[in-house]
Amino acid sequence: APRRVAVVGATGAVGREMVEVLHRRSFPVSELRLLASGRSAGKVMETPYGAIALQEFSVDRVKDCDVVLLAVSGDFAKAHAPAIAAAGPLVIDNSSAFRYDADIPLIVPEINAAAFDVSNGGGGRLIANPNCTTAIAVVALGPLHRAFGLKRVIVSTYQATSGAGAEGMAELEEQTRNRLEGRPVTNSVFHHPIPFNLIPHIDAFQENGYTKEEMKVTWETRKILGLPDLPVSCTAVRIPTYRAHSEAITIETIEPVTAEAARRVLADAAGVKLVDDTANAVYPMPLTATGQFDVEVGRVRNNPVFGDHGLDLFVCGDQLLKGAALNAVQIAELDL
Ligand code: 11C
Repeated sequence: APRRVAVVGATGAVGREMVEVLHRRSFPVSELRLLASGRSAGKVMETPYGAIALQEFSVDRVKDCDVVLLAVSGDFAKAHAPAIAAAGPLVIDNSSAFRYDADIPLIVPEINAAAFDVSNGGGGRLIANPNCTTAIAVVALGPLHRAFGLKRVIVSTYQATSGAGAEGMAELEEQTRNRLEGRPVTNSVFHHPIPFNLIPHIDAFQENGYTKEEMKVTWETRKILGLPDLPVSCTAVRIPTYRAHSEAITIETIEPVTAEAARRVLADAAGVKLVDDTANAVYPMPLTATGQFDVEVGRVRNNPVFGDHGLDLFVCGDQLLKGAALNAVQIAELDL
């Protein structure tokens, strides 16, 4: 039966994309409610479903929905998600608030759809949507783990400004224009100017020297793959691109691996588009990954550091799609 769907945080980069993705995937929507802060209430948003007036969020305004997609801050999610879920709707939270709770599933449907358990969450139904960098990485890591077994993972990321929301993308544009036209560049979203630069600092530094973003990749990869002790080291870097995250990934495997065998596995993997024709300069790039549901995977090669148990690859995925809105809608599809 068609579902009553609410998107909370509908005016943000992820919220807008959720509305687009529901439509692109023909999710059976009988009614779409768009919730936002009081500031936006009453404004009308153009959507593929027609013009819809934004309502100020309250639990009462969404509790009779079938599906509630949250594109809000962690604090907001903490304050409201349990109450919404307890009232009945399936709640899919894009924030990090619940990702590390043992009894809350953290799901990338291509990899661990089995974790979707409608009885979780103290009578409600609350599912966490992973960090964008992690979601994109595990689409490639999951099938490689099934085929060869993962022993260690090392990731270096090249993350788009959309990870910091619509404001991040706006800062990239504005600063680039100012820079090229000789005006002073002031940054507010990022710690340093982003045009013609890269910044190895995403989210807050932790006591161990890693950033929170980097640790999210470790914690969430382990949880999604069901490998609680997997050694994962990530260096996360912000770069001046719009909305597709790129990642150079090195793995050591338990079974021997060849680039050719890995390519065969990846070519058949759900959610992966193998883009690996170096003779013709074809490999994953943010420009080509943008707007696509699939994660591009290429540059697959043996890594001599780990001998015949080592593999290098490069992945690019749309941060707002597989990294956020698409994955959330795919989780909702598990309940159809
Ligand atoms: C970034 N990955 O690129 C972050 C944004 O855990 O959902 C998403 C943070 C998260 O800045």
